[in-house]
Amino acid sequence: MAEYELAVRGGMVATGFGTARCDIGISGGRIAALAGRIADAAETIEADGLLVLPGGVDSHCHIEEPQPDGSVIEESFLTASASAFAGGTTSVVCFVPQWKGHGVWERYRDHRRRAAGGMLDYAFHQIISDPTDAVLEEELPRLVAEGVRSLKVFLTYDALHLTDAGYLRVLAAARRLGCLVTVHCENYDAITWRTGALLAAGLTAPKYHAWSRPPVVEREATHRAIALAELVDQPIQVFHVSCAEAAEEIARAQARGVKVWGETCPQYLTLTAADMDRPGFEGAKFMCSPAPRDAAEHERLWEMIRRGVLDVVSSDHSGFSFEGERGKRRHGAGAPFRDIPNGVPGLAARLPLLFSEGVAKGRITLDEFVRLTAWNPARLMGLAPRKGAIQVGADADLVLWDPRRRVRLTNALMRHAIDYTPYEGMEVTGWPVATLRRGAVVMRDGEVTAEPGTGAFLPREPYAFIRPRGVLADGFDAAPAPGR
Ligand code: DUC
Ligand code: ZN
Ligand code: ZN
Repeated sequence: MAEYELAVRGGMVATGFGTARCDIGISGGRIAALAGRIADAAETIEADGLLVLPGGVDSHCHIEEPQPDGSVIEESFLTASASAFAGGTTSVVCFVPQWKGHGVWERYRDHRRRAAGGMLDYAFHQIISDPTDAVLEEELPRLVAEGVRSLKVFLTYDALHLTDAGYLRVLAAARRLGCLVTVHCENYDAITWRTGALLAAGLTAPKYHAWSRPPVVEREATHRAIALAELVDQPIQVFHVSCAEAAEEIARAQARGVKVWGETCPQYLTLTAADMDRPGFEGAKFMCSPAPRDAAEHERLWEMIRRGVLDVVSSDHSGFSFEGERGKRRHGAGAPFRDIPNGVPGLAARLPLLFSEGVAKGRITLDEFVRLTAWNPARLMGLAPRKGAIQVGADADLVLWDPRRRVRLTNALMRHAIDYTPYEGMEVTGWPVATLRRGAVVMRDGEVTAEPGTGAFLPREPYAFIRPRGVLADGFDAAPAPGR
């Protein structure tokens, strides 16, 4: 019997902490050896001339998510899996919804059933939009026992936003339970007020979406989210940072030692508000929240990435097609921006865009790319080193990456269920030629070969990286965490 079930041979292995030419021996779905030469393997994959990267970890994806109106986001776990594998991503953290007046346990069970149909490995963030005693004290501990260790809260959106009082309750519950809190930072009242004024003035086209939520709205909410988290001494991650002035709030808090991390997304590094002003209703294809800004802002965000202020790049993949009854045009081609679903698809485009705009254009190093797309999200979400790492014992989630291949992005290449990509026609340098999930080839040259139902749930144990600091105003702990 061969020593290893599979060997990946001759590639430049990029771990996020250095690059070396070596072979990878794989057995039982895990990395069993890293060595100069592995000869004794039942199967081999030759990776000469290619980079070997850890499979991408996308810690912010909306997949098959039920909506408050009873519909379900178009991207299923099956189609999302194909899209992720096509783009070099092997694990996701996606969202279980909660709506006001409802609990979370049944939704969690429902989402587990849905996700079991896919091929990707997955963990869940639990959205909390109604933090009642029953939810925080009875249901949430059950979810945590199942391995759900991150919560998502919104400071905007009619159906989802929390007041400061509600947000404080969630922070305190997360501290007691040992969860990370992720936050959508935009000021609900400011957006509602400005939206009303814009619509009253007849300014309804997609481009006014950006006008309804300028950077100051994001900066204020980011500041408040951090200040309240600091008060409770609860670690948070600020999601989808779109502008430097919000990132500056994170940087200032990090400099004080506060445990706050920042995420951005490819749309904030490549799309602009001008895209929402394309002719007809085309601008709707680029609408997401926060709104894309401009080219100067892209460069400021790259600087924040290089400084380590923003250390995760996720897709915020949101599956709304342009056409169809669940799509961007569901309320007609003249619908006011307020009624157009927010979000852009980006699961497959994330790694190619970040590699091309980042590594190929010299804005970031290969190590930084790997950390931004795999190691940092895995570590922050309590998935490392099983995920996001190339080391002995880690799951053999690998991407064979051609750093020179030039590809013009098309919707067909995205392999998702959505009828468009906002990146149509963009040329990228660098492309995944094969993806392995737990040692099995699941994509080669764009062809996805995994079987439905083979994705695994990733339960998360308590992890030290998100442990509260123990720094409390007046030394009084209003939300004691066990074991502290
Ligand atoms: N913004 C979000 O907060 N979620 C989904 C899509 C979007 O644009
Ligand atoms: Zn959000
Ligand atoms: Zn989102």
